[in-house]
Amino acid sequence: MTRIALITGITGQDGSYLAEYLLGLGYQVHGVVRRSSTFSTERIDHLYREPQAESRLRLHYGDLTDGQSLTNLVLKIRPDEIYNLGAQSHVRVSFDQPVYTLQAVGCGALNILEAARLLNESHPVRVYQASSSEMYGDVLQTPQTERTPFNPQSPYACAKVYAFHQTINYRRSYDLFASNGILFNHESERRGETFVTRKITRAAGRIKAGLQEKLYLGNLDAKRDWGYAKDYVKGMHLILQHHQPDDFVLATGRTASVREFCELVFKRLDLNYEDHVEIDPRYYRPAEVDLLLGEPSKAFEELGWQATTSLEELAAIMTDHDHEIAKRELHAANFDQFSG
Ligand code: NAP
Ligand code: G4F
Repeated sequence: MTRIALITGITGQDGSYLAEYLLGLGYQVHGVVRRSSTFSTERIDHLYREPQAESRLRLHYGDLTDGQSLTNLVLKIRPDEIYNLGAQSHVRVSFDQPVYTLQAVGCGALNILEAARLLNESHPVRVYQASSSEMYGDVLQTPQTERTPFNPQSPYACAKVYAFHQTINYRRSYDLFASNGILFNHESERRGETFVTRKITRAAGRIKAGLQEKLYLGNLDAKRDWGYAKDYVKGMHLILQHHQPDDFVLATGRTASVREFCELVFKRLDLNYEDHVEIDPRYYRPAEVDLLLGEPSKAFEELGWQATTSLEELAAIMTDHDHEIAKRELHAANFDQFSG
């Protein structure tokens, strides 16, 4: 029997890699897509060019804040696995849009759990909730494990804490297979361009190509446990294949500062980051998370999962990818000059 998965947030970084991975495993994949005035499917368009995958990928309009339509969709598709990856996922933006962030992240997760609870009455379903290391906030213990208490520092983190506890509540109250992946930062060449790693690799590529001179950043001293998104979606899948629902930290076990990431990226392009990076206080946050460092041994021991991409490899993948984009931008700009 073909397994059926439903992914919210399929147009995002993780959703696109997870869809790719599950299609490769033979799943039928359904994705929830928000209606927008322009196409938002750039990260998954290539999947439609693969004939085998096309027939097993279906997209549906929906929104995490619209519980009734989510329930209708879940009862119609009858998925075996639901991956709730949809979110207003930008921490800085959550300070500007705290209520919407709670609606999409907190109530959105509750809407998914309710839909799953109803389906579970007639068809067994497993739910993955995209929880976040951001929940540790002003950390009370280092490294952070599944037992470290949360101390959230942003509207986004507060909403994720709510979703985390509701996931456990539905597991205990309704015997629903509902699990949390507490994922530390994971990046890629598909990372949104306003997250710091991608902002750095995009700018460094453009600086190398002569298309810009400066990169404006906020706090360079913040430390994160950065891994590669492709490794992490495999962990999400393993979490739902476990013999029982549970909560797992996925991390690399190494932390580095934003400054160190800048150094790695600029050095790869034979540049010195200090010549180009300037501080703009507009990128500071009302409250900062200074240090995240995950302890992923439970995932290794119980799931056999571990991060396989080093920080140096991650920086190289992203830098080379974005340098190529910058070279194409330069080429297009030169072509315009000649043809104009
Ligand atoms: P992302 O690239 O920002 O993608 C977010 C996805 O959610 C997009 O597909 C977006 O759709 C969708 N979305 C936003 N609001 C929605 C709504 N109201 N209804 C339905 N869909 C909505 O995020 P990501 O990096 O892939 O992260 C995936 C999940 O993991 C998120 O829940 C995030 O909070 C969590 N997480 C991420 C990390 C990380 O380091 N990446 C770490 C821990 C946890 P549009 O394309 O239309 O905007
Ligand atoms: O790349 P960031 O925006 O990621 P952040 O805040 O850690 O959140 C990401 O990871 C979480 C997991 O822990 C996810 F749950 C969440 O959805 C998201 O994917 O910022 C990383 C650090 C911060 O300390 C920030 O203050 O970089 C610092 N930073 C310095 N200058 C900057 C900038 N961040 C951004 N976005 N832009 C800057 O110019």
